[in-house]
Amino acid sequence: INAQYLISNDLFFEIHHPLFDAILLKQGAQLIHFQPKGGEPFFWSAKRSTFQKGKAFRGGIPLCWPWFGKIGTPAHGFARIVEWEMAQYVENEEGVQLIFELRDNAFTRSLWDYAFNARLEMNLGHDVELCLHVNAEKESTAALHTYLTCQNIHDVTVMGLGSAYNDALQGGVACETKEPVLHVTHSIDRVYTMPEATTLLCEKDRILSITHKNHSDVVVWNPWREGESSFADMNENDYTQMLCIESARISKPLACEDRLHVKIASL
Ligand code: TA6
Repeated sequence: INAQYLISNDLFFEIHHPLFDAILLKQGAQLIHFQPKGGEPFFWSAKRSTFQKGKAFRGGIPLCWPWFGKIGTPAHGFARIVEWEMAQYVENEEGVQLIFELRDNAFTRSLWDYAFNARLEMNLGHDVELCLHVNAEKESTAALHTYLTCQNIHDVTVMGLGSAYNDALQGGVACETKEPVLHVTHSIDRVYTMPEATTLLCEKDRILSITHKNHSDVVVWNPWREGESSFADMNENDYTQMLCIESARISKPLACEDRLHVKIASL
């Protein structure tokens, strides 16, 4: 491959492009860092996250597939803890396109006994686009579990979530809010089931837009002070600098042949 901007080692790929810098873990095809030149990083990583083979890394965009949550073992499926194969890398002045593939194997069969072929298409340039394509014997659930950075969670407002959500902190009970704007003031773990196509994370100096396609849900998560202490990889007050806004297919699972798409841009 003609790869002027790419550096790779056993564990990750680094891309230093005129428009951006990025780092991806080979495990999980996980984009853990993206920073437009002259701009702020898009993604957050837990301060004490260390890379361990076969363990989930808390940061960037972990792929939760073929199930979301704790309905199976490991939690959030296996896609984020196995190595994906890079099938394509194309770079030019406008950006970089990467395609990763994962097929069923003895390990995945031991956890989920179905044949599948999953493909993650990633376009990096001025912004970030990800599309997870699945072709599997069985329907599945998924989330692009995006950890976004913020300067201070207390000053963040989130728009475009819609009013209906299932509250994971109350055992998944269906709730309705009349507030068009979300201010996060405590621990939150919600699956919004009628979201708009674009979610906006607004701060004083920056707006991040998260545009979902072919999604049914948007998950919003922040463990807050009390929750972060239960995670060994999070430092005290890490929670003030992150918010997960996740494109997901939970209430409407992915069909055998399906896809889930997100575009993240700084406005
Ligand atoms: O997406 C929200 C969530 O499912 C939360 O319930 C929380 O546990 C989080 O994901 C992180 O999960 P993880 O397995 O990565 O620690």
